[in-house]
Amino acid sequence: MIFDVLTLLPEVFPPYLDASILGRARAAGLLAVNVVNIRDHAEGKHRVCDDYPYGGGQGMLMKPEPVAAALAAVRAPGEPVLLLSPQGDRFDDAMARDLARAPRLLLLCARYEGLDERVRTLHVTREISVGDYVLTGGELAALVVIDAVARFLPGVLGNEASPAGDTFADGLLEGPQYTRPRSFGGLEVPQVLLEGNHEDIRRWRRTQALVRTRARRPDLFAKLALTDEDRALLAAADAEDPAG
Ligand code: 4GO
Repeated sequence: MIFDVLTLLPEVFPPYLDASILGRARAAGLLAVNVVNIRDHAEGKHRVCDDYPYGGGQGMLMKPEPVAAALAAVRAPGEPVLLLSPQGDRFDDAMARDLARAPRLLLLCARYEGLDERVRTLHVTREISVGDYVLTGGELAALVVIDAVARFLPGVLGNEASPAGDTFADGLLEGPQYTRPRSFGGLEVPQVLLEGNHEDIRRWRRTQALVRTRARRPDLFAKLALTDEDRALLAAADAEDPAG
């Protein structure tokens, strides 16, 4: 999969993209990230990319011409142009999975107070928001999208790990997890995890995920299609610890 990233801050991408899982996936050719400096497509000695807003107001906007020129130079035929914006469709696990099916995506990162509306109208095919807050630029949002989408590309997580058991994959939060040592800070690893009975462990994990999702994310819990076993596990957990 290819990501094209259009930005005025190209230097912020390599440190994250070179590290760890994404660095390995890129070295293995599973994904490529083509970071393009919009300023390289601006005209004039000073390659100016910002200008004052018509009608006045705070701050500057990105000039349309450099963005349009960068898009014309980079965009492949039919490639989606995704603008990172707090006004966009909310990014989530399902959207990440869906975007991972595309061969190539272009992520457009705005700076200053944002884009001239005509660039949106003419070129942006979808706006995506990573959450209800404002960032100084779209770059961190683009990295969030690249990271979450890359996890769904075959081979990126290796053979062992799979996004299938993650939080959100089945609409459930993951339950608690433990590694060594057995005793830490006066707290013990739950006995069931030490005993090696895989069916008991499966039931325990399922119970923990259900209880945790109900307590922390009632919105997700309400959407679950609970099985008879789920209801029984929850009833048993509630009988054991009525306080929750
Ligand atoms: C994206 C971009 C927030 C998001 C952004 C988000 N802030 N919630 N800031 O995904 C306009 C200029 C957009 C800076 C950009």
